[in-house]
Amino acid sequence: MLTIYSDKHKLRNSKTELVGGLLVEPFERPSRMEHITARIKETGLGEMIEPRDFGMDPILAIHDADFVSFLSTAWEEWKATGAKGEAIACTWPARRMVQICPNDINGKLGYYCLATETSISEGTWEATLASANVALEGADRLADEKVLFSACRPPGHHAAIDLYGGYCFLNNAGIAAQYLLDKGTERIAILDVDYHHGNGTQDIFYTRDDVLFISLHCDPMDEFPNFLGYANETGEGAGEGYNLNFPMKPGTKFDEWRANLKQALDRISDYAPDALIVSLGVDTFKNDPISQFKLESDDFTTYGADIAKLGLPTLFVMEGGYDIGEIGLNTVNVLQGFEAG
Ligand code: Q9C
Ligand code: ZN
Repeated sequence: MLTIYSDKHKLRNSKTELVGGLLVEPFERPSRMEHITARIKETGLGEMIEPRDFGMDPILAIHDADFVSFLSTAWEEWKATGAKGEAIACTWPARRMVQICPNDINGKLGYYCLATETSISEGTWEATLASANVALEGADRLADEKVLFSACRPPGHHAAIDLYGGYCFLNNAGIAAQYLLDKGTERIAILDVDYHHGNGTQDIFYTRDDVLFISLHCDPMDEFPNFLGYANETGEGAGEGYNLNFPMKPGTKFDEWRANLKQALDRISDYAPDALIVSLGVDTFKNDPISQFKLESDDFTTYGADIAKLGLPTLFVMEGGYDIGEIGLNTVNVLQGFEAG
């Protein structure tokens, strides 16, 4: 299996994440990707290639232009204030306040941010652009390959049209899906197996029937992102019936998770898409430091094979997974499981 990878992910190297009232080293750190690429080499999964630069058009096909412009200059604007730390949002257009984007960088951060744990740091934008290109290169090559792995970092599935947070800035899977549609693909399914609900991807495609979005995740009643991902969110307008959420309780083990996956795969089969994009987060692992599901390393192999049974051209796009020691094993297990399945 071909992997798309860019060294530029290392430029996303934030020093601060707000956790438990403290600023700590972020869980979403460069060594995550280093362990994934090391495992790819160790197992001989296949070649790793750099992405081309696809320019801004495919990004602007998904994201609001003012939001993209904000992301591209936020760090410079923040530094210009003389702030000593990284850029963290701390004020929001909450209920009954005006939904406008102010000039003040603090106001801009709050306007575009959905979760304050995510700091904007030097190099974040360069890494984010490279990550989108990693997804796009994978999408572009899906015409020639049955399956590809876009080793995206930073991740994307929490980023919406004009929102960043949850370690995500641009929605890599969404950008890849739209690129394929714009190239003539008629229907895409996005299956999100990250532990957290893919709120950004859901929001982007919520009113559309050309992208079926299905997410398996921890119940937002008990887990981030808390404010989206409930079972009664089924799509709207033309998109009614094309959004499907499988929230599961903290402590969920593989048997139950796999039963939900089977339902998701059945729905994808019925939809008969031209291609499948998998938002691949391995933070469902039992030892993940921020998650509460109980999948074992072998379970990742098993479900990779389950997904392969669909027989669809498949692009895996990396999302979360924070057990640094096992992230390479668990990620490559899914990919190997798919190849064997
Ligand atoms: N106690 C991804 O996996 N922090 N993002 C949650 C809950 C944010 C995860 C804190 C988690 C974001 C791509
Ligand atoms: Zn996650």
